[in-house]
Amino acid sequence: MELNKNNNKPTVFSGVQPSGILHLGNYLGALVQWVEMQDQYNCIFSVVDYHAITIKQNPEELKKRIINVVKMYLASGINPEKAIIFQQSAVSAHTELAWILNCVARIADLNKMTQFKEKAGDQEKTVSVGLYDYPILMAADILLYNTDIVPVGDDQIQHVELTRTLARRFNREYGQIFKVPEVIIKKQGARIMGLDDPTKKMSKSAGSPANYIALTDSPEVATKKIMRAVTDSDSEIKYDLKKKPAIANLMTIYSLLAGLSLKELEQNYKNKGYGDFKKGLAQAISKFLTQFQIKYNSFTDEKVKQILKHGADKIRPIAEETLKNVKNKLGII
Ligand code: ATP
Ligand code: LTN
Repeated sequence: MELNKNNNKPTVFSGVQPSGILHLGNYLGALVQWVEMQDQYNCIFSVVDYHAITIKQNPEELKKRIINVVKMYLASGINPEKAIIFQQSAVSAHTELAWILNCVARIADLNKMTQFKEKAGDQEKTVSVGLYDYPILMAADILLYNTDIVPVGDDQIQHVELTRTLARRFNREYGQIFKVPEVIIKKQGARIMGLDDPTKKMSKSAGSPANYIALTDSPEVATKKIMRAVTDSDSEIKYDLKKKPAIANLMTIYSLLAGLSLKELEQNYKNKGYGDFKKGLAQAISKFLTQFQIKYNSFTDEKVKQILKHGADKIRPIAEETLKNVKNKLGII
């Protein structure tokens, strides 16, 4: 990997939680842009396992998911020769810096976080403190590596905004240390919606598997999910996010996977109904999943463990240096 401070390339950091099977939303909203960035940037991609345990996980499942998320990164086209891939918990500076940032963040900062409100729902008093504190650990992930750019789906914008606030506040109160990162969101695909409810984002932790297409779904299962996906009341294939959110979402997925513009799709399905459109979309998804899964199944667990170890060994010194500088500023020496 090239993470070499002298190459003048900006640094990119992002991560996915091993909290479930990755879906098309994760792929189209996040992983696709990571792959595109590998050549121009120093990329660091983490499997953020400490974020996943903010909601109770089954330990045996979690072990497998950590490995499987890396296989998903590789199958998407992330190349460990170009980008660093590592497991968050393997670099202890993440949790150390998170504690320090806890002491810089205000309760009012966290009270604004909409994702916490959505995830906690009416269980606010009984969910873990970790779920509430989650954005602070994310800020630590990003700030440890002098990150320039954070490519994520649009649900994470507010967390990166908080990261910027904390970086500026620390720099102002204790002296310049942190780079203030920028968020990058894809123009198309930053928010893929649920197949069963186009008003909510596609999510790993959705109640029903009908909400998402998992990257491990067989083409048959994916086809069934598409044929059953919610549609809008008329039958025209037209992109109109406000009036026709369900078909707009399906068109976005189709456009990104088949490499066709929204206009081309409208043209191709002029005077045809949802049935034909869904068949075409199911074919595009099946083709993608088949190719993806061949790659996904070609990596062994051993290979993944080697990649993770190599990645963590490579970046640990950068994280430790940042942490040391931060502690110095605080008077903790
Ligand atoms: P969970 O539902 O368990 O919170 P998730 O499906 O939201 O999980 P994360 O691990 O939180 O997945 O997100 C990984 C990346 O995928 C993030 O950059 C996130 O913004 C992006 N992402 C998640 N869901 C979508 C979606 N529906 N559309 C586009 N991007 C998404
Ligand atoms: N909170 C993110 C995952 C995440 C992340 C990060 C993303 C944890 N640390 C640092 C970008 C940069 C999510 O997708 N739920």
